[in-house]
Amino acid sequence: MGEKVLVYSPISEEGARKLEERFTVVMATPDSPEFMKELSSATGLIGTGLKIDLALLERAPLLKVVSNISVGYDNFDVEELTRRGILATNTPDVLTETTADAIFGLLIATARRIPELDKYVKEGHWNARLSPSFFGVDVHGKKLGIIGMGKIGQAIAQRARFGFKMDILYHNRSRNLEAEEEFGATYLEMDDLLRQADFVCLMAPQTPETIGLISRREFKLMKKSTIFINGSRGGLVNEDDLAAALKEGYILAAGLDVYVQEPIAENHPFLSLPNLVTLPHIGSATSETREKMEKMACRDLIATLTGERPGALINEEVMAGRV
Ligand code: 8YV
Repeated sequence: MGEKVLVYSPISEEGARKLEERFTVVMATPDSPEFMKELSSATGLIGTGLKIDLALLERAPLLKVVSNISVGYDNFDVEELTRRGILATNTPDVLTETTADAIFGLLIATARRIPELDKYVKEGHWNARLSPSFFGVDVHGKKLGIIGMGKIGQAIAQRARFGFKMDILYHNRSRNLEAEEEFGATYLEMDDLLRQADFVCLMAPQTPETIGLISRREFKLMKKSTIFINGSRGGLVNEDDLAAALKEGYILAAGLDVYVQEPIAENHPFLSLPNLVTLPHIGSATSETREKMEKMACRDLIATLTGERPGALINEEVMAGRV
């Protein structure tokens, strides 16, 4: 029997065509009855956001590869995939600059209160001199603390250092000498970074070690004037503690692209906070970049199912075991 690829989130016509040239392709969203039915005979899975865990894998006995159209793969149980000899791929690099643009944009929007001011103009309130109560705070020349100095963290540091003359502080699992050399970034222990930074930007991946990394204690360590930005994953932050920190003024404001549960619930406490800027997880969401991510994910899926090595492999051990 030939390979069957189950596509569980929308992909472009071109991507679908490339897959269809080689395999039987079925499209079904995870909440549809077809999905579970097709899963039982699928050898390849491609899409974004779906939790690939033991329960799902138990229902996919023929699976050989899972291709994530995203760089973060916290939705994968990598250990279980590896144990079962299933290859896992993701889409690093192609989204780095786009995501850095979005997260730095979110930082500026939060500091300069751009969404509030946009609303102010459109609702017809600009009929007098702007009250100082709408003034924001400067970005340029301030101290930016980046937690998670990976590729996207570095691309943010580059914008901040050379575009905005900011001083870069960072915390990471290990020292990033390239960032130290290129941007004069200073490595600090977490608590020191939280105490010193004017902007704290969270860019670390979600792993068992980083879940709940920023909670009440960490918000209390920040300055009252700090602006907190999260461009990584919602699970790194205790959301109740963040809402309290914004309400009670432990910090000045926050900008978020990611949440514990996405989309967020209608009655989420974040929705009524004036000093919080929210985005709907759009870090990589430009037409150009999403196209590149999709192409990369399709290419790697095809490579894997035709016996070649995929470009962006998460579990090297599985490939090594095959040769
Ligand atoms: C999303 C991302 O996956 O790549 C990542 O890790 O967070 C994003 O690119 C994207 O929104 C697709 O859903």
